[in-house]
Amino acid sequence: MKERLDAEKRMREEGRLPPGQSLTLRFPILHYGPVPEFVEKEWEFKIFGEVKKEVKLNWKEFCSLPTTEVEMDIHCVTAWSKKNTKWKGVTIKTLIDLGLFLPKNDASFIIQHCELGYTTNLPLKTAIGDNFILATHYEGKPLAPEHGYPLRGVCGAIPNRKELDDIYLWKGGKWLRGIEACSEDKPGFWEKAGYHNRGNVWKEERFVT
Ligand SMILES: Nc1nc2c(c(=O)[nH]1)N[C@H]1C(S)=C(S)[C@@H](COP(=O)(O)O)O[C@H]1N2
Ligand SMILES: [Mo]
Repeated sequence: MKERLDAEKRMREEGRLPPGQSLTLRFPILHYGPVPEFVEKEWEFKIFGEVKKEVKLNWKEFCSLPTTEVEMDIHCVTAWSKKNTKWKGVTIKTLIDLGLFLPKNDASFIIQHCELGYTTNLPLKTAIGDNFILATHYEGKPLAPEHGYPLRGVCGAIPNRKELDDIYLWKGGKWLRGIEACSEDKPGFWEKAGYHNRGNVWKEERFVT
């Protein structure tokens, strides 16, 4: 208890705790519906929509992509924050550099498509930032099934990078199966259920009432 309160106080003093949030030392699990099973031979990652070419990667191909590690504070709209979480995975920038994700000029949104129909939207500009990653690993280990194994989007905040767009964690789709480039915005599962369309943590863009 004291450990948590001390850490929370430090986080606030460092300017890393957005308004209305409190620190947790645990890693809560939040999603709608069951945890889907990973079946490697049926799994593919699809890059589609307003792209110059559509791409499909199987799990082995996805695992052979160059990886990036990032350490972020993550913020859930239900008011918990967790600091210094370490993720490894593939960035949107990497997919662009490899010519695997080539959005057409007028595509300015990216939709994450997950198992069981879950979707969530982000401006492409936000998703290209260093604080968004398609993660396969958390703290050096493959993701736990309930946190999105084998692949999930993660959006968080990198301390001292205030120029980045820090977004609540619901815009990181677990059990991710594809990304779609769009010229028109397409609110996803929680966005249609009353969550804010943008979800910036510093502006407290939580719910639309
Ligand atoms: N596929 C899928 N991804 C999802 C969700 C979901 O319901 N389905 N919920 C989101 C919400 S609301 C949150 S807060 C985070 C929680 O991630 P965690 O369970 O790893 O903490 O996942 C997000 N990603
Ligand atoms: Mo959430």
